[in-house]
Parts: sequence; structure tokens; C-alpha cells
Amino acid sequence: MKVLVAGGYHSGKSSVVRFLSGGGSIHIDKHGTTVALDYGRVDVEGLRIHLFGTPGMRHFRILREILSRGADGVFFVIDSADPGRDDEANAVKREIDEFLPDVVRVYLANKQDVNGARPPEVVRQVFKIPDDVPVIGTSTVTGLNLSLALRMLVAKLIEKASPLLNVLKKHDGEAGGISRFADAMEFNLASTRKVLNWLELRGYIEVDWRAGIFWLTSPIKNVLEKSDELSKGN
Ligand SMILES: Nc1nc2c(ncn2[C@@H]2O[C@H](COP(=O)(O)OP(=O)(O)O)[C@@H](O)[C@H]2O)c(=O)[nH]1
Ligand SMILES: [Mg+2]
Repeated sequence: MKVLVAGGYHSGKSSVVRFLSGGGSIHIDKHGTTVALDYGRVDVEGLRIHLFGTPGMRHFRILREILSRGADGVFFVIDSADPGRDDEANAVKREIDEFLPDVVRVYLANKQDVNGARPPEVVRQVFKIPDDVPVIGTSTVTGLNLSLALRMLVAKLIEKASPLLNVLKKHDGEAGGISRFADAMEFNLASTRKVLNWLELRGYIEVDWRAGIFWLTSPIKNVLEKSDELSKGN
């Protein structure tokens, strides 16, 4: 899965990528400011998550647009401690809402360790974030809630994919499974190929096109078993 880490300049995006990937991340920056991207990898319940941090400065819009492509989820990082950056953060938020309108989001009200930082509920009001979208108070200094936020995002991604996952599970390893999957989803041949190729490319299934059978791999089986636990966010 691809997760975009977006947000305003200096909000802590690079720090979030660094923290979540356990220090094994790559950053392309100049004097400490991201000019291209951050990249980090982390496994959640056996699912590989690729984190792409974006540059925050206004004039990097085109790079944010390119990095947005194909994203399955978004962390939007907000500097809770500096209201002076809210306008800029809102401008980036509008861009991301435009690039990725239907993608699952979790907002990070970051820098909660700073004295006087606004609590997540205040950040929610200021940025007009709907009640059903999580806003989590985080700190990359203390590590507050960062793993929780990642698990929540993954749980939301799985929840969104669950109708598809349930049909896949039903026809896992079954003779004629591919056509039954296509019927159940009401997919034509082109859509079926596209979806199954997408899943295979990510290592979630193995496909034998000639035999018309697909098999779920262990990461996905694991996710199906754990999805209840994940959705409780703990
Ligand atoms: N106190 C505090 N500082 C933070 C936190 N996260 C990031 N920073 C600092 O904020 C500055 C910008 O962080 P960076 O990750 O480069 O932000 P980016 O521009 O969004 O990538 C750096 O000096 C970080 O050390 C946090 O949770 N608390
Ligand atoms: Mg950065």
C-alpha cells in the first residue's frame, strides 16, 4: 500500500516518515527542508506500507501531485503548535483534497509535546475536519500515538477494501474462482484483469490465469484474521 505523508511546511512530515520506518528512511532534502521526497517502509500486520513524504513548500505543488498518484491512504500532518502556519497548511490540504478526493485520511495534530500545542479537537475545528475522520494528537519527539495512527489508517484501508476482500476470500483457491469473483463483483473481463493484476503486483494474491484460479497470500490471510483487532485500534 502507498501512503502519502502530506501537510504544511515544517509540520513534521519527514520526522513522521523517519519515526514510523524506524530510522531506515530515505530523505532528499537541502538544508533540512525536503525538496523532493521522503521514503520509508513499514510492515503492519504483515502488510507492507510504503510511506511517501512530500515537500511542504507552496511551489512544490507539481511534485505533490506526482507523489499523490496511486496513493491508497493519506497522513495529513498539522503543526499544532504554530497557528501562524495554518493558512499555508490549509492551502496544501485543499490541493490534496483535489488530487485524492476519495482516499482514506488520518490527520496528525503533531508537536503535542510543545507547550501550548492545540489539542486535536481544536485542530479539528480550525481545519473543519468532519467528525468521522480521525484527528490524532502525535509527537515525533516522544513518539506519542504514531504507531496508533498508522494502525488506524491501515484499519480504515482494510475496512474500505473489505467488500472486495470478502469476495476474494470466498473464492480463494477455488476452481473457476476468477470467473466467480468477476460475477460476484459484476466486473467485466478488463476490470477483473486490472484488479487481479493490481493485487498480484502487490503480492496479495497469486493467479493462474489458464486454470482460472487465484490464491490469497499469507499477508492478506493474516489481515482478514486480524481485521477485527485492527478496527478496534489497538
Ligand atoms: N517539538 C516537536 N518538534 C517536531 C515534531 N515533529 C517535527 N518537529 C521539528 O519540526 C521541524 C520540522 O520537521 P520536519 O520533519 O523536517 O518537517 P517537514 O518540513 O514537514 O518535513 C524540525 O525541526 C523537527 O525536529 C514534534 O512532534 N515535536
Ligand atoms: Mg520534510
